[in-house]
Parts: sequence; structure tokens; C-alpha cells
Amino acid sequence: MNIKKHVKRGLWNHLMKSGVEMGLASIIYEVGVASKYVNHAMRTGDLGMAGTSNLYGEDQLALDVMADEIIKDRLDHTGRVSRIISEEQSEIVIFERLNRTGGYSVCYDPLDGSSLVDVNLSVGTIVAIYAGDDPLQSGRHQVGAMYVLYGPRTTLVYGTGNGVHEFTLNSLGEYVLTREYITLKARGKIFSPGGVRRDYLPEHEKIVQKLEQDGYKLRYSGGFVPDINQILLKGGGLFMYPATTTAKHGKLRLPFELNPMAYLIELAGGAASDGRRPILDLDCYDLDQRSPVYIGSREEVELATQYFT
Ligand code: AFP
Repeated sequence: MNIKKHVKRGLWNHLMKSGVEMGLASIIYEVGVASKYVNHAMRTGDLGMAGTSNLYGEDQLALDVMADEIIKDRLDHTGRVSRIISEEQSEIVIFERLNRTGGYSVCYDPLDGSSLVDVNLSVGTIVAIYAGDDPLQSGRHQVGAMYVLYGPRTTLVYGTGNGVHEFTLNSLGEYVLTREYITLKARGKIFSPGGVRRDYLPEHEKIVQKLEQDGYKLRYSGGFVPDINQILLKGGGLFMYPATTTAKHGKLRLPFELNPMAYLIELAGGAASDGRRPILDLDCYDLDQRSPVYIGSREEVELATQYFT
């Protein structure tokens, strides 16, 4: 094995060669470190549920709670993060050591789709990164975003404005570069409808019918990260989670699901809309803010928005 090659293709080396600012690079790298612990817990089965105790009598945490603790600890460890929003926390967390120059704020979902772990389906960690002390900003202000996909392989995808790049966790516990400058074509062949069909509003029903008539194949796992990753790596397609008669703002959360994925998909040449406006242009004012979403190849997103004008 060519060790030099592996070192060259490692995550930290890529971040440095790409000129990513040291604080931002350390956030991406430390989330990668945290993901290795999450990956291990998920695959060794010592995930347990809250309330059970492990060999030493310590209360075992549910995997998503544990993932949140590990990521929060690693972000604090960087010394460059002043505030975080987590799907597992009910309010903005302020790190004590506030005398941090050039700090960042981070919004993350530590384990999106965690209910899928018990049925052995893929889940993921999603992260949005902002400069400064305010994690509740429009997605357009992000300076970076990333996700980790815990699937048959564990992969990490990041972007900071200069391309979208994928790394794969190898047997040595290193993230090595496996795809660089990933791009979406103008249109794809797959779609994810989201929601429950009987609850669809007329516009969304028409979009789904149009895609089916045009021969698009339905691909929907119930996990946002694997479903988006499939569209990204297959080079196109459309993921949707619509407003419905029972949820007028849809289901997915803007701060730590939609904004980071919209950032990455736009960076890869795709688009993301709430049906009328780009996701990244939406004001983000609440931790639990939700929005309908149409995200993927430009032509499919454009097609969807035509039904809302
Ligand atoms: P959970 O984190 O509650 O499992 O929800 C996952 C998710 O937010 C996102 O990952 C999926 O795309 C979406 O929900 C699936 O929602 P439905 O189960 O309503 O299809």
C-alpha cells in the first residue's frame, strides 16, 4: 500500500491543499473524528436505548443522543465554535470559552433518520457552518456544509465553496478522497416523493404524476442523507418533501437539514426550492423551522416550481 498516496488523499490534507481556513477546516475534520465513534457504536451494536445500562452499570444513551454528545464535544474541542444548534437540543448552545476570535456557528443533525437504525437502513449526520456567533442565519450565508453517510460504506461529503468532495472511511480509520468536484447533470432519472399521497396538495400531486409519466423511477428510503447522496452520486434526480394538508410547512427542518443540503447541491450545480423561492434565500428564524423542499437537478426543480407560480 502506498502510504504517501493515502496521506495525500486524506481529509485534512485535502482541506489544507484546498486553502480552507484553519478554523473551518478543523470543524469539518473534528466532525469527521466524531463520526468515527458514531460509526463504531452503530456497527458494534453497543448502542442500547436510554434507560438500559451497559457492562459497567452506566446508563446507555440512545445512539442519536450519544452522537449529539460526541459531535458537541468535538466542536467545543476546536476552540473555534461559539454557538451551535442541534436537532437534539431545544435551544441554542453557547460554548463557555467565548473569547474566540473569528469564531463559527454550527447547525447540525447528529443522526438524521435515527429511527432507521433499528431496521438496518442508512442514516446520516448533517452539518451547516456559518461565520460569526449567530447560527440562525439564511442558508445563503453558509461558509461550508457537510454530511456523513453511515451506509454499506461510511462516507463524508463536504463543500466550502470550491467543489463538493467525497471521502470514504477506510479500514485504518482514515477518510480518504474517493470523489472530487462532484457535479449534477441538468436532469436525472429518479425522484423521491415524500409525505403521504392522500395528504398531497394538488400542485404536488401533479408534479408526482408528471415525473411518473416521464418515466422517472421512485427512490425513497426514509433517510434524507442517503436519498440526497443517491441523487448527488447518480448525477441527478429530484428529492421532494412537500407541504401537505396535514403539515403546511412540510417536515424537514431548515437550519440543519435543508440549508446544508441545499448549499451542497447548489455547489454541485443543482438547485433547491421551497416551491417558490430558493431554500438558501429563506429567512431562518427558528430552530424548529420547517419548509417544503424540491432539491436536485436544476431542470427538475424548475419543473416543480412551475406548478406553484
Ligand atoms: P427521523 O429523523 O425522525 O427519522 O426523520 C427523518 C427525516 O427527517 C428525513 O431524514 C427523511 O427524509 C424524512 O424524515 C422521512 O419522513 P417520512 O418518514 O415522513 O417519509
